[in-house]
This record gives sequence, C-alpha cells and structure tokens, in this order.
Amino acid sequence: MSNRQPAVSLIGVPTDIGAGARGAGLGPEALRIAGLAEALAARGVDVRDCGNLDGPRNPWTPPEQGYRHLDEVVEWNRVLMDATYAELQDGRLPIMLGGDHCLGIGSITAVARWCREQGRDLRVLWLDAHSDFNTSEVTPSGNVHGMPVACLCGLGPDALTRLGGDSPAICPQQVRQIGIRSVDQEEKRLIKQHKVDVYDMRYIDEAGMKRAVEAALEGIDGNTHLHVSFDVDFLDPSIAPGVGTTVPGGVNYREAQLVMEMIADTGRMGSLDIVELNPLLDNRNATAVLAVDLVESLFGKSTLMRD
Ligand code: HAR
Ligand code: MN
Ligand code: MN
Ligand code: MN
Repeated sequence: MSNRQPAVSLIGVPTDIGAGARGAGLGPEALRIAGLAEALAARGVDVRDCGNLDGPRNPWTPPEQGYRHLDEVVEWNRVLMDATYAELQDGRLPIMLGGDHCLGIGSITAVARWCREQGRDLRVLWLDAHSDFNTSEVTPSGNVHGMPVACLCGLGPDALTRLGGDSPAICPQQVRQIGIRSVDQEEKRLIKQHKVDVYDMRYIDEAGMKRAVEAALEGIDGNTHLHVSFDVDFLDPSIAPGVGTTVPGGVNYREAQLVMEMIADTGRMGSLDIVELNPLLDNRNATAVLAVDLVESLFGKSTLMRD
C-alpha cells in the first residue's frame, strides 16, 4: 500500500431523472451500504464523503420535443458539474455515485474544463452496454441517459452541450467505449459518422478483453487524465442484475476485473463515475457489492503484488 494513492471525494447524486426505470436515485446509498468508503480507506486512500447533492424531483412525464425531463436533467447536471469541479480544484479525485448516466454530462464537463485549464490531455473510458450517443431526433425513448456522449461531443440541446460554457466539452476522438452490445439503429449511424472508437462485445469475443483495453489505453502518457465512466450495465446481468436496462452477453467477472486492474496499472485515473445501479432491481445489494469490489481493483487491489 503506497501513499501515492490520490485523495478521493465521493459525490452522491440521488436521481433517476434521465432513466427509463425508477430506482437509480437510490444508488448512492446502496454503494455506501456496500462499504465503498471503508474499502477505499482500507487501501490507504484518503476518502471524503461529500454526501448527496440536492436537485429537482422526478416528475415522470413523457418526452417533450424528444427529451424527458430536460429542465430537471440540466439542473442536476449543473449542480454536479460545480461539485465535481470544486473537488478537482481541491486536488482530489471525484467519484460520482449515480444516479443514472445522464449525469456523465455534468461530471465530464467539469473534468474537461479542469483539464483544459491545467493543460492536461483528457481520455474518457466509457464502460457500458450502450453507446449513449442518441439525440432528440433519433432517441427511441427520450431518456437522456441514452444521450450523454452525444451531448458531451456537442450534439444535443444548448442547455446540455454548453453546460460548461464551451461546446463541445470533448471530441469523439477522446472517447473509448468498451463492452457495447446495444446500439439503436440511427445511433449506429451517428457513432460511425463521428468515428467514436468502440470495442464492442464482438471485439472482446474475438480479440479478448486484454487487447480491447490495450487498444483503448493506447497513447496515454504522463500528461493524461483518465476519466472512467462505469455504467454498471457493462457487466453481464447474471452477475449484475441491479440495473434498469439489462442486456445479455455482457462482461464477465474476470473480464471486468482485468479492465479495472489494467486501468489501475496506468496510474492515470483522475475521476470516476459509477452509474445506473438500481437497488430496487438488485438481489440483496449484490450488484453494489460487486461494484465496490471492482472499484477496489481500480485502486490497485489485485490478486498478487505486482511491483
Ligand atoms: N439506447 C436506449 C435509449 O436511448 C437505451 C439507453 C439505455 N442507457 C443506459 N445507459 N442505460 O447506458 O433509450
Ligand atoms: Mn450508460
Ligand atoms: Mn448502459
Ligand atoms: Mn500527450
């Protein structure tokens, strides 16, 4: 255990404002109950739990002009952006406890701004079953948790694409997606058009997770800030049932550990989202416990001492 571990700040964002099922708003508490702070502290990490952010209730209304709850989504993301930026300014590694994946807009917009100011190169690793690259024109649901990557890349409503002032917050070339196995028809076209680098389950089947992660991490160096956006539905539903949008054929336990261990080996992770955990659909908090186990690996817990 080394004191090279960064200090972390847990930021709870108890909302399902962008999701298609209720319950992800309970995610932060489930992760706390699964022992996230204690597990990190046991690894020598200085942990600050900032508690939960506050924001509008979920009105649970149908889409308007292609978006569900856009005003509320904007408000939650604004609050999260400010909180994330404040922790980065304080020299800490923010861990966002979601909440649904629309919150990636707020956290990553803050990270992108901070990286620009610090002259750091940002790389975003998007671990997910879904590409989350829909727009209001093509979304099948209007749920904004299917749109965060597009919004961050400048495709979406001004209120989200310009959350941090500048748009786009990031460009598609900074993103690597792993574990993808559910992409809507028109979303596929957008992914291709914007040349997002996707390591889908087919790639993982054929080349293996090691090759996928090596490719996704290629080119990072000492100046890179790695942001990991971990959508729990990345994992196969047999090991992670507690999510609103399960897709079969996902990442298994060992593959997931390998991803996290390889990220830890880079020493470049500077921020993390844990999203889409839905305790109402979980089996005795097993998915939260698994998420904590994987986060421990992100912070260097591997089977053997390697250095
Ligand atoms: N692609 C579908 C939609 O846009 C489902 C998106 C589900 N998204 C998440 N996050 N669970 O990855 O409605
Ligand atoms: Mn997602
Ligand atoms: Mn997903
Ligand atoms: Mn560089």
